[in-house]
Amino acid sequence: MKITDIKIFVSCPSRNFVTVRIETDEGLYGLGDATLNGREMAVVAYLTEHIKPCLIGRDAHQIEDIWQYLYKGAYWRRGPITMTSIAGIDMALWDLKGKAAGMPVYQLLGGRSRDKIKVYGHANGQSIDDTLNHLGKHIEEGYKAVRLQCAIPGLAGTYGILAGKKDYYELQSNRPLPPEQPWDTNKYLNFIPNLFKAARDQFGSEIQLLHDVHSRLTPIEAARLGKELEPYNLLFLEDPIPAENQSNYKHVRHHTTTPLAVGEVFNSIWDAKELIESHSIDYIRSAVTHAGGITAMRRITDFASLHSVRIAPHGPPDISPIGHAAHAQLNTWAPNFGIQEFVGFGGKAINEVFEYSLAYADGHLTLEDKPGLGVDYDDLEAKKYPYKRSYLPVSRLEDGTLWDW
Ligand code: KDG
Ligand code: MG
Repeated sequence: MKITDIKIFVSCPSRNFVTVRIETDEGLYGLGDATLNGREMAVVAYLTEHIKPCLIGRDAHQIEDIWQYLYKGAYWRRGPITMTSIAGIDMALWDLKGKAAGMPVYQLLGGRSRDKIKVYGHANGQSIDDTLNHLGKHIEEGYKAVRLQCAIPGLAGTYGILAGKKDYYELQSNRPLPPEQPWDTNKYLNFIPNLFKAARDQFGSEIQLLHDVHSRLTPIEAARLGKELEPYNLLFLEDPIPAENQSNYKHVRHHTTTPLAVGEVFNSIWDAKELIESHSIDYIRSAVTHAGGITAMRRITDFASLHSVRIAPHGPPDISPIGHAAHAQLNTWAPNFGIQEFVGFGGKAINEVFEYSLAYADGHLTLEDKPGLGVDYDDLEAKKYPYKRSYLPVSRLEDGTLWDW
């Protein structure tokens, strides 16, 4: 099955997505997600200028060799632009192999380990009452696990809390330059335990709760937060500190029994090696789209399983339905699957452009058996939604110091 063409599409059906379509001489095509939020066009250039010309004419079945060729062969290894580009190609090749075999990708990985995929939703609010109101709605919809994020009193704007909006991390269409948001660690640390206390007081101990710190604390501050949240029994505390220095997680770990999760900005198994080996974390949250595709995530998953670490793939609105479908395939297979982040099925425009075979019911996703990843992309429909430059916000302290995102 020879690769005859590789098409790279960029569209903005409410937010930007980069889609790879690999075409073959057998008439089959495969789809991959290569969306890197706020840096989309760098990935498009990498794919167009540096990957596509090298792959035309190659055998689409040689997934591992193509992965190694793009990773080792480029001399320049790793990095988000490279690994998101490799991910787009790798997903498309797995999609093709599944279509050629007439099997869903999870079958090629080793078959089903579970019937349905447990997910966690997001309850975001402007106040504790507002957040708990959204938590209550999630529980009514059957969610067994919910992430709580709330505006911090006294801070003008807090990341990730624009209630009810799918694109609540940034307003995609209205902000051509990065917006700026204030940050105050003291206000944050004094407030967050109250949110979780109120949630447990109102909803009891059955519902599993999570929280995302977005890497804004130092190790000792994160240790304090982890300890103060222990009575509220979180499923995990996400990204408590930045992870470039992997050994810093040991400091957090030694002070608290609150489970820790990290990995959404990782682009390689090497970003997580020490964290996993030292069992400094409980969940690895790397995404197929940003960590080098299914080939790379399979390796991370197996490595994590040796150290009692489970996968909880990143599932934000800025991963396309193709990336979410790849996660569903991986999660169906992975023996050490933990939980999948899930923020719903996008809006009307996304659903006009992408077709996918996932359904939500009672806190879980189920995957309809279709060959490959079980997704489709309508490039003609997508033309109605051209790319719009857009960025995540940056955060600054009150005195103007740029802070961690
Ligand atoms: O592009 C960045 C977002 O995907 C990220 O900020 C979302 O932290 C996030 C999460 O946990 O979903
Ligand atoms: Mg996160």
